[in-house]
Amino acid sequence: MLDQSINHRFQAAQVLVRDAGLYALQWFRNLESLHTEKKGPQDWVSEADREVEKMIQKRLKLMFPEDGFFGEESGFQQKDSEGLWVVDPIDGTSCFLKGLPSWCVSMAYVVEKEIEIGLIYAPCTDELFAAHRGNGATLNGRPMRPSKATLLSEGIVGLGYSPKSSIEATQKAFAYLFENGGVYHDIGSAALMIAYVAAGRYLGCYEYQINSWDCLAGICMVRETGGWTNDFLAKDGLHSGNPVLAAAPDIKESMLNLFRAAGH
Ligand code: LIP
Repeated sequence: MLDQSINHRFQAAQVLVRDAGLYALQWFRNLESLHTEKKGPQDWVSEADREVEKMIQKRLKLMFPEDGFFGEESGFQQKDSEGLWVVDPIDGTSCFLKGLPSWCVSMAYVVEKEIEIGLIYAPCTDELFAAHRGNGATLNGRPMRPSKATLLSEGIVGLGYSPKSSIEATQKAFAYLFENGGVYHDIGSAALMIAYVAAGRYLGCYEYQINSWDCLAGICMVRETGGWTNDFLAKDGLHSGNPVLAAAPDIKESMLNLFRAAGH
C-alpha cells in the first residue's frame, strides 16, 4: 500500500477517533439510561460500545470501502482486505459503566502484519495519542517521549488483569515488580496504559492475555517513540490475542525479566 494512502487514512482517522470519543462521552453523561449486558466474568458491553463501533465502521466504510474491519463488538468484515482497521470502541468498558474517567476509543490500522497507524482518544482528559509508523508519535500534536529511566524502582508499571489472565502468572509478575522496587497501576484500560508508556508516564506495561483491539494502537505508539514491545501479532495474535509487554527503551530487559518471572 502506498504511503500517501496510509497518511490519508492517518489524517482522516484522527478526526474520526475524536468524533467517536465525543459521541461516547454523550452516553457516559447519561449512564443511568444505558442498557448493558454481561459478556462474561468481569466483562460487560453496553449499547454505547455497540453504537460507537457502528459509527466508526460506517464512517470508515464511506471513506475507505476497500479496507477490512475487525471490531470488539461486531467481529470481522472484509477480513481478506490489504488493510485492516482493528477497533475497540470503548476500551475500559468497566470504568466507563461505573462513571470512572479512564476509558478511551482505540483504532489501529494493520497492513501485512505491520501496525501502520495507532490512534487513542481519551475524552475525559481530551487527550489524542497518535502514531503513524515511521513518522513518530504525538500527544495532542506534541511529540511523545518515553521515560529515560533505567530501573523499575524509578517509576510506575501498568499491570493489567482480567479473568482471561492466569492468576498465578499475574501474582508472579506483581512479586517480581515489588521485589525490584517497582509500583503498579491498573487503570482498567490496557490501551491507555500502553499509550502512557509511549508518553513517558509509565515505565512499562504487562498483561498475561489480551485482545488485539485493546493494544495494537498503543503498541504502534511505543515503537514509534523508541520503546520496545513483544511481537503481539505473532502466531494468531490478531484473532486470538496474546500476552502484551511494552517497555521504555532502557527498561526492556527489566520487563523481559518480569515476563519470564511470570512464566512466559
Ligand atoms: C479491557 C482492557 C483491560 C483488560 C480487560 C479488558 P475492554 O478492555 O482494556 O486492560 O484488563 O481484559 O479487555 O473490555 O474494556 O474493552
